[in-house]
Amino acid sequence: MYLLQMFNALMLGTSLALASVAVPSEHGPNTCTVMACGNPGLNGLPGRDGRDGIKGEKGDSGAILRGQQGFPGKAGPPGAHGAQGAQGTPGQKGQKGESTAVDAVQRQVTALERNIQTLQADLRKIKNVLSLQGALRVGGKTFVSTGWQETFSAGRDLCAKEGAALASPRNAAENTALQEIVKKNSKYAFLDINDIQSEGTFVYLNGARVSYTNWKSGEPNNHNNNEDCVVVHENALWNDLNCEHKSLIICEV
Ligand code: FUC
Ligand code: CA
Repeated sequence: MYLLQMFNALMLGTSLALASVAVPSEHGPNTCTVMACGNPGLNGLPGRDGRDGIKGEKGDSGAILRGQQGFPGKAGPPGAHGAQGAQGTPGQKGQKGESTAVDAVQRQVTALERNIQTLQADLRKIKNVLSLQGALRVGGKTFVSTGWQETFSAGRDLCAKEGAALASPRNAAENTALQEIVKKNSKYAFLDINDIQSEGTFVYLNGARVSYTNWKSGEPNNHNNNEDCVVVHENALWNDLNCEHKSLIICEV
């Protein structure tokens, strides 16, 4: 806009200048000759300023001329290390997991219960089959005979090898069960009772003194001063006998 105004102003000035020169020559040929004219008069005073021109068109946006934005500057140096902030408050407790420790234990218990049921079923079958072989169950105890005779120590080892013990009746019912096995085999059987340690003091395998006995009258007599073991006869009565005397072996489990 500024350039256009300058241009208009220049053109106006030139026109005025030309007009002021042309006026004398316009009348010159009809009013005077070169010879008759005197020296040209002095130029008149400049005319008044013309009116303002019309408003110019809007110019181009300055933005076009403006340069593109530069790259961001480098990151400044880190600030000085201040004091450590206080520890934040703990977060909220998470949602319950799908598998907790309690669930795991519950599954193990269920699995164990199933195993126990299987074992109980197997044990029941085995006991039933053993009964076919003459085994007898009395209370929580089962008596099983090998069917043959051994010395006291051999018979004790035989039973122990299978995790059992020689029979040691603790009451009349158990003693009667042993009597049945003895009668069936027609052989008196060793009990796990002896007085090896102290003559006259009969004890169980664990060393405890006997709490139940069923001695035949006159027994124990320690015949020949050489009877430290005990056998049960077909009449259910007991007799002390030499430990090397082979007798029927009945184990209890
Ligand atoms: C009785 C018993 C003995 C032995 C003997 C043949 O004296 O007390 O233990 O059996 O008989
Ligand atoms: Ca005797």
